[in-house]
Amino acid sequence: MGNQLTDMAPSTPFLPGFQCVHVVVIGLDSAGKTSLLYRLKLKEFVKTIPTKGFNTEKIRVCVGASRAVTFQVWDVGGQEKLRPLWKSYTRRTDGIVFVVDSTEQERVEEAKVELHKITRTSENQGVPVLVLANKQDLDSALSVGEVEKLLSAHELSTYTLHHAQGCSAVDGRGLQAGLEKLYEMILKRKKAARHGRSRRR
Ligand code: G3D
Ligand code: MG
Repeated sequence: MGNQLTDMAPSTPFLPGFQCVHVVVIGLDSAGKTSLLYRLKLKEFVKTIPTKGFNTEKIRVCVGASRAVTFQVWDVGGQEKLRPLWKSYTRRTDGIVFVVDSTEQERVEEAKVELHKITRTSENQGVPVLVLANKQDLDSALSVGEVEKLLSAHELSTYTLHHAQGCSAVDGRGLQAGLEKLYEMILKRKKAARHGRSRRR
């Protein structure tokens, strides 16, 4: 499903206000990023092919009682040779979604290294991170708490709001709750930045 081959970073300006947020989905290859994107977009589990460039979709999500927010979601290839490109996509993003395959304990250390590397780049300082512990539909999946611990999520910078959520692209569990939490963190950061600016005036 979907696979636009290019290393072009997003060039369109992000929509103003909080009605549309820009989110980048990263994580190791085969974690389930593309499956999650199309589960959100199409509300079904689709067969994917390895992502060589990126996929992007606009996804409307109801947050809270009645508010609908558009997430412009960028799903970027996770193979080792593509990871240096992540920085071009996360520059100026509102939020990062970091997807982990919860059934592959032996690769969580590799995921941890990538998570800490990308969140420490100067341009990503303070960008909220939603960790999705995917494939929770499988019996062999580590719990979200175990994934969070193995990733040493508590060692993310104190400026980086983060939250870990278990989910599954197969049945869609955890996605609504995860996106609501991500939106809440994005709002919190934007409000803090606005407050900081008005105090400096
Ligand atoms: P990626 O975009 O992170 O590289 P994909 O990962 O979305 O292409 O998914 C990689 C493989 O994991 C695919 O299987 C896909 O069907 C499977 N997958 C993704 N999410 C889930 C999930 O939540 N549960 C289960 N059980 N499988 C999932 P194949 O066999 O095509 O490699
Ligand atoms: Mg993919």
